[in-house]
Formats: sequence, structure tokens, C-alpha cells
Amino acid sequence: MRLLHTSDWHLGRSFHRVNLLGAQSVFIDHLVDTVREHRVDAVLVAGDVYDRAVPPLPAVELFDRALHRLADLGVPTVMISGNHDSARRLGVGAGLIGRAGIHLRTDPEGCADPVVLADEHGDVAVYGLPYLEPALVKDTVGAAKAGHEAVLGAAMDRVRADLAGRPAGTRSVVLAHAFVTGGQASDSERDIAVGGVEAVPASVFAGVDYAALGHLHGCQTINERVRYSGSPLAYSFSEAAHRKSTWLVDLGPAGEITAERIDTPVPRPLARLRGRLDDLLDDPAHTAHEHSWIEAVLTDPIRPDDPMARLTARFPHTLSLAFDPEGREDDGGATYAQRLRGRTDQEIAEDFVAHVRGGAPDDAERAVLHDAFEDVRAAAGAEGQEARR
Ligand SMILES: [Mn+2]
Repeated sequence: MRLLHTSDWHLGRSFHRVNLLGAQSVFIDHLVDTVREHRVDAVLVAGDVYDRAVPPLPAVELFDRALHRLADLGVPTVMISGNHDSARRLGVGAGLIGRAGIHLRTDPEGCADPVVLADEHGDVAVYGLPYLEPALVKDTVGAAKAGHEAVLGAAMDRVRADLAGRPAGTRSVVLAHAFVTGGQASDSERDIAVGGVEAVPASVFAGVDYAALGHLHGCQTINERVRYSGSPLAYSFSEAAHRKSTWLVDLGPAGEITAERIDTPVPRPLARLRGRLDDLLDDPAHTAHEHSWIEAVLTDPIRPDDPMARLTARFPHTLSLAFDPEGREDDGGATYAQRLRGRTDQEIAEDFVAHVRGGAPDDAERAVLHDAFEDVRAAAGAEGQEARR
């Protein structure tokens, strides 16, 4: 059985000031062409269909067109909600859409209720696990505690129990939206760590033939059977070196896996340039980037006049401009973004308290900050994933 694995479409997302809807529409065309040309048997979309809970209307319309085109192909599709989606909103009409062969799995309650496909070698049970927000789904999935590993582990226990009751030789595929240990993050995933340690070991997927993952935006192979497709488009300059793609996965008669990367269309390459303004404007090495989307960091010791206008004369698609003057050692030279990079909300808040008051928060104060983040997170997730009781 031939599967096409993709994720993290983030329909409605823009890239700096560029609206990406046109590029996202080109990706949908490419997806439909790939399904047809490679005779794909099923499409798997591993979450973050939309960029936000209430997406802009043009993104909803693009999704609607995508659903119609996938349904017209007559190729079954299984989709899950990611941490950016509102599971409840995305799931509206799922029963009706399912009759057209597009199976939207947004409810944690149904994680052990697979879409059963078949080929000449027998059944393939496809389990769609929507993004599982620990605090909200702990009871639904029967987890002992509210951590990412605990809830995903409990959901997978249910999957394995269901699979054990199916005919011998039934092959299995899981879709999940999670941060698996060993995966490489970029700057465009929304952090899911506030609910506890975010990383889950790949061993949580033991017992299934293929885990089609979403969340991390770089295409990557955790192991032969556990892979991320990554996003079809770059959503931050940290992805400048990514090769964007989908996975074409062949599932053999006994569950053997062979996978091939299919590159997605690139609307415009990305480049990160660093140096003095005059050097960036003169260096022939940068000719190849003249039509790229540019992130420039100027290192001139004294900030040059009108840098954006001068830079765009050579690089008309400059989207980001920052300054990092040479020879400045103290951290006052670091930009706000640089100082926040790689740090948790909790760490930033604790430093803020220490900065404004001149003393680090004590244990009780740290607990107050922690609870406040948890409350905000639960409230933000509640619209999409109200705990079912
Ligand atoms: Mn994502």
C-alpha cells in the first residue's frame, strides 16, 4: 500500500509581510498531482492543517477546495488536528466529510477507532491521534498523569489493544502530532512544553508499522518507521537550509517500509546574509540571492543611513533587517529576539521578575508563575479541546 505523508500546512500563515496563500495553493496542486502520478492509495495529514484556531476566510476556502479535490481523486485521506488547530472547529462536519472518504480525526475519544483500508495483502488499520494536550485529555485517554509521554503512551496502549483484536497480519499506521526525542526543531513550531516535558520517546509507537508524525517543520527520520514529513513550505528563516518535501511510503505485505522524499514546490528560496552593508551590496557571491527572500544582519560598527532602501535596491525581497555591530561584546548589543531564543516562557518571566525587582523569585513565586502559564494555556486550548466528561 502506497501512502503519502504530509503535515503542518499552516494554511493562512504568512511569512513576514508575504501572504503565502498563493504558495499554499500551489502546494495543494502539487499534492493532488503527486497522488495521481504516483498512484497513491491513501493520504495522511499529520496535523496543523491551519495556522490558528480561527483561520482567515481565504484559508478556510483553500482547505475546502483541497477537500473537494482529494475526494474527487477517490483516494482515502486521514487527517488529524495539530496544536495550532482548533480541534472542535476542524472537526465540525467530520461525519459528513467522512462519507466522501476524507477522515478527520480531531477527538481524542476516537483514537483507537481506526480507518480500515485494504489491499491485496489484507487490512491496514490507520489510527489518527489528534494533538493531545496533556491537561485536557488525561482522563479521556486514561493516562496516569498529565504529561506528553503519559497521554500519548495511554493513547497508544489503546491503539495496540484494538490492533490485537483484529485479524492476524493486519498492518497498522498511526498519525500523531508530537515532539519525539531526537527530532530537530526550528523557529516556527509553537512550543508545547508548558504542559510538562514535551519530548516523547519514539518507543511510544512500538507495535505499529509506520508512525506519520507532524509538529516539527523539518523533514526527518527518527527511525525507519517513525518519520516527520515537515511543513511543505518554510515558515521561518531558520528553515533556510531545509529541503521541503512529503514522504511517499510503501507499506509492504508484511509491514516492510520503503520511503522516498518528494520535493514540494519552492515559491522563493531563503537566504540569511550577514556583514557590513557595503559588502553585502558589492560581494559578487551574493548574486545568487538577489531574488531570494532575505534576512540580513548588518554588522557595521555605526548604523548606516537608510539601510533598508539601499539593501532592497539589490535584494528587493528583503523581509528582515537586524543590526549586530562588530566589536560589541556586552549583551546590550543582542537583540530582544536573540536574548529570548531557546528559552521557555517560565525562564523569561522569572528573569523579568529578577530584572524589575533586583532579586530572583522564590519557590512560591515560581509556582505562581507556573500556574499562571498553565491556566492561560488551558484556557487557550479549551475552545478547541474541551475536556470530555
Ligand atoms: Mn506545525
